[in-house]
Amino acid sequence: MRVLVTGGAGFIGANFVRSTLATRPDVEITVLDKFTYAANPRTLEPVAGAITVVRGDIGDAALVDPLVAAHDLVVNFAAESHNDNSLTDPSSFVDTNLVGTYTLLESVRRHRTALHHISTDEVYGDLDLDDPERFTEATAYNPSSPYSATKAGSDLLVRAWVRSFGITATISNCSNNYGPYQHVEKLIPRQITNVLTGVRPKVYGDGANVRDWIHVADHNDAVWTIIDRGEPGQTYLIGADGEVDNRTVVEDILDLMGQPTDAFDFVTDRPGHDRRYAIDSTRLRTELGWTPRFTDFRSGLADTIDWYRNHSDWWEPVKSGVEASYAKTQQTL
Ligand code: NAD
Ligand code: TDX
Repeated sequence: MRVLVTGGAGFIGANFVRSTLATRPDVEITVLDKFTYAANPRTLEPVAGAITVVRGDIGDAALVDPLVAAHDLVVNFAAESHNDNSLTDPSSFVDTNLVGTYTLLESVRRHRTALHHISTDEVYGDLDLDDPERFTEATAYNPSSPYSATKAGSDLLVRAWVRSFGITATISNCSNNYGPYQHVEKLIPRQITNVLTGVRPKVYGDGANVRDWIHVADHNDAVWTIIDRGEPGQTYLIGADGEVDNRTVVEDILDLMGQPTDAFDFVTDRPGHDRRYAIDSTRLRTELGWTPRFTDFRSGLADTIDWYRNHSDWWEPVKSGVEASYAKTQQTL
């Protein structure tokens, strides 16, 4: 099977490439990635000999079309992925998440290549902290940020291309991922590397916002489950029952790293900050038989802390730039 992995140099895509190489010798991988600030060239270096890497934009139709034609399946991880960036400059989010997905879809339609589109639970908006409901495949789209609005739009484009043009596509909407190779702009790696560099962790607002954490390896296992056994045209939610509030995540990181659990600062809240995400993944579990393996969040967090501790060469070059940029918009409360 020839698989084109777009965004394969980013956090989740690179983990997907590495785990696929380790478990699926029948799969040939091409990575198409623009290598934006979010891609660390070192991530794929150890597996570079086993894959083909093409540097380019999913919105570049002349580049994309022959690549899509030469593959059996496209797995689309490529995206601008950070909510905070989408609030300072949304333009690249529109270009990549909307126009880029549209460009892929047109090639998929032309060449009848299958597509699995990677998306997020943020398309459903947020839930109150005490709401007994969780997101399901039937929940109405209600995105809050430029990031989540462009991801929602990309999902709707995929659905329209399925219905109108009969392309073979599936969509997955996953909750917050953690694990190795995640950019230090995101909550968990930011706070781990803050502690490692002697900076106090930063919690937005009151810290009560809840995210539904899943290990990146479980997300990628679920993606292969959907590719193998999912029904064409359908959407599957991916989640591992991992709801934790941000304050607790940061206290756990401090505790696991031998620091006092109150050694963090509350900073300016994110504008429009979604309160809570929660996924009901019953459909994926009952219809396709998927179950998560990393169900102990604290132990997954401890492994992730070890990974960042042992890979400072991977994150140190970008750490100070990320913190300098955050310092422009975030004040300690
Ligand atoms: P990331 O920012 O770490 O990686 C994105 C990758 O896409 C980078 O390698 C970047 O260079 C590449 N890219 C960006 N624009 C591109 C373009 N125009 N053409 C080609 N490549 C481009 O993101 P991630 O966290 O790995 O997320 C991957 C996907 O999973 C995204 O679609 C995201 O919406 C989705 N997702 C992420 C999470 C999460 O918790 N991180 C949860 C659910 C869904
Ligand atoms: O320093 C921080 N302090 C803080 O309190 C950062 C970076 C974040 N936060 C909060 C904001 C969120 O409530 O932590 C939570 C997680 O923040 P992010 O890591 O930025 O993730 P989030 O905005 O929830 O989105 C993530 O999950 C869904 C990914 O970045 C998206 O790509 C994915 O779609």
